[in-house]
Amino acid sequence: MPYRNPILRGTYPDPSICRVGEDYYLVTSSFCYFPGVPIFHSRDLVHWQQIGHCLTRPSQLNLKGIASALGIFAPTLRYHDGRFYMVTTLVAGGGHFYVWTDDPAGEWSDPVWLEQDGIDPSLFFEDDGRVYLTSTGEPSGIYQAEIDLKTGKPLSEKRLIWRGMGGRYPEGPHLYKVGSTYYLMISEGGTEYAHRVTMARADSVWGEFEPCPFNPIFTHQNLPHHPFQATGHADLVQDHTGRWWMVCLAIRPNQLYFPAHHLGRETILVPVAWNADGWLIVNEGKPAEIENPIDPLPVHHWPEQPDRDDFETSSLNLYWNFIRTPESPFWSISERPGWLRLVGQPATLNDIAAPAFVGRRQQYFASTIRALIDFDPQQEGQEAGLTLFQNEDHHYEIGIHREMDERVVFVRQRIGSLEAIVARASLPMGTIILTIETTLSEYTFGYQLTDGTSHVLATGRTRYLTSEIAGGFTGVFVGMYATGHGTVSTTPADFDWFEIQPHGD
Ligand code: 6LW
Repeated sequence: MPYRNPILRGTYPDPSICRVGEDYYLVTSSFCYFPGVPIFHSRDLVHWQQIGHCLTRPSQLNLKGIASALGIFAPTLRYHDGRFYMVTTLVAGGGHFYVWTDDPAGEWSDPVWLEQDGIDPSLFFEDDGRVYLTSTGEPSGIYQAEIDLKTGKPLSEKRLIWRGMGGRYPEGPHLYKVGSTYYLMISEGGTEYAHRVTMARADSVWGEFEPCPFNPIFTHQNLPHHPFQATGHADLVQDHTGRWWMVCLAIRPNQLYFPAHHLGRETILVPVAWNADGWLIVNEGKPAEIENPIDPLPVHHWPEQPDRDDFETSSLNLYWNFIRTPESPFWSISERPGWLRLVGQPATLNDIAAPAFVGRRQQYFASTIRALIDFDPQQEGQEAGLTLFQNEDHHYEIGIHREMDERVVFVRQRIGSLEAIVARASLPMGTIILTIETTLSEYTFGYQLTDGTSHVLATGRTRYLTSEIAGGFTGVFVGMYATGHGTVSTTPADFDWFEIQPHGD
């Protein structure tokens, strides 16, 4: 059976992977979203089931005041002596820390803060029990210190171990010991179109690191028409049959205007192997592909995720996210059983705050998104609906609010410093279904009434929600939201169900 990339669609960048027996675990970055650092489980490296998040409590992750392009960057997941460790950086909020657990689907510890600067921390457990923390640092390069794992305190000076091959932003380091050789794998060139993976090796954990003679070992930087671009930020795993694999991030740009991507940086799986000289060959020296000839391991499917969430569960499904750490109990699935209730907060989607928002990643270019909403705003300023959210300055809404005596459904577009309601229609009483058709190039916003009629209100281009336009490191999220515009709303917005039906990729 061929396997398909990406193995995780939508904004799941900076993957890090580890193996425990015949089980595989993977984490990715989460930036301004809460809970932080989603964790997945697989038995075949291709099909992944989310089992939780590493950072679920405000004591572990306080994103207050942190811009959406910052927050939780590149985590590393490692398993050592029966325990899982996840080390990451809270950018603009305290730097590196790690959390640990014996049950990756359960609760993780409170943070143990680390003193090293930079981003992209990684842990290396030496056979003699010593633990090394590797990260970026200044002047530009990869730095390492031995640390006391219990306290997080350094046990050695931080030392520059490699500058990389001269590409900008040497980052994403991971250190591996294969036999008696230490391999340092990093990325360079920045996370955009010049992204590349380079490697060096040494006989000692401190170096001197000798660069691979054919660096970069992996890049798509000179393949402008390849469906995957920006491949990099990689981690390695040896499977339980002895073969080696790389997970890394890649983007799937929309080639319609100029390369630009709006689904974020996704996770792909690439076969790798060591050559006779002990260097790593990525996919036999070829680019990574969507279709790959063979499954790495016998296929292990997880239960299918239904397209629709009816909110009949006792807790929110794991694919839902908040923007930043919630500061008030703005959501409930118990107050009106079978419905998700959102209470509009003073914050709007334009604020670096914690608005009433429950959203998930847009994972498919072409899809139909629908949600049934029961919302009868009593005052101007009370608003609720669906949003396509890239960041505070770039998002589209189809919402319901009150204008004088009318209940109105409208489409708003916020593109940088421009904000406008681009279409509106007055609504009869009753529930309505809000709809968004997504294609590679366009979002079409509409609604369906209880009488069965469907109406299109407006379209918006995907282009203005791409990372190239909107900036940052994340892709589009689609969410249910509510706001009271400066005050807590007295009327809740209730969602009976929310569904995404994908149409192909
Ligand atoms: C991450 C860096 C990178 O820390 O982007 O692609 C940064 N690589 O290594 C944010 O994801």
